[in-house]
Amino acid sequence: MAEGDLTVAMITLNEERAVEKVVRSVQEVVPDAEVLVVDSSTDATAEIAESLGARVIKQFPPVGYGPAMDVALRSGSGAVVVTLDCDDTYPAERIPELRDLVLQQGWDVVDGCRLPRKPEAMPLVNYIANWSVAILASVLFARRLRDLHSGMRAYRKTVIDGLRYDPKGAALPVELLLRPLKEGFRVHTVPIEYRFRIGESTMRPLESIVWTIRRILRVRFA
Ligand SMILES: Nc1nc2c(ncn2[C@@H]2O[C@H](COP(=O)(O)OP(=O)(O)O)[C@@H](O)[C@H]2O)c(=O)[nH]1
Ligand SMILES: [Mg+2]
Repeated sequence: MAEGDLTVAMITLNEERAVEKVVRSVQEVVPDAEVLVVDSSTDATAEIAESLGARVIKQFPPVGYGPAMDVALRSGSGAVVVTLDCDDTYPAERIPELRDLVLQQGWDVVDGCRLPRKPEAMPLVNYIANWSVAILASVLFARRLRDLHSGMRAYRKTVIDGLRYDPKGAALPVELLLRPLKEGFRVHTVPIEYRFRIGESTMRPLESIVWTIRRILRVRFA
């Protein structure tokens, strides 16, 4: 399997403490993959990523997670796009497995599920919020869903190319999971570990919850 078929896409907002470790850990497991970074930082994240051979697209000033992820997903050259946060929370060593589930096993989206149980690295309140919205989505989509917000997924690029979603607003990963499900694409889940972050999270819990519920209802009923 040519690793040229793979784009590892990350978005970054001031991740200079983590970016070298994360990019290197990706390059170690998939040396021929395109590493794509959509960067909105004021620190040295972009320069560090570029010096390591990543392809950097600058989106500045920052316009939020969704628009950055939209550019990252749509700009990859690989037949499969694997996403990761650039904060060292996700296990880069699982990238080849996620890629192969798409390229060899025929899945369209593979979701890295952090939540078969509560990860130590996730605060209890976040876990309860995640669990609750996953129950809501499970009922509405008639399928047990456990992690709507994972930042580690593999997407078949042609699926992304044809997918209409709203990049504005928080909690875009919710829509990136539910819309392919609704449209009948083959969505698979694998459990992954979730580690403590390097640096501070940018996630705003209240905004995330509101947008999560809005996206669940929109995809299901609109
Ligand atoms: N380019 C860009 N990246 C962002 C923005 N907001 C967050 N990120 C990145 O998106 C990823 C996920 O954000 P993070 O703070 O880890 O959220 P959490 O995983 O929900 O705690 C990280 O790699 C961030 O650096 C933004 O406005 N623009
Ligand atoms: Mg994160």
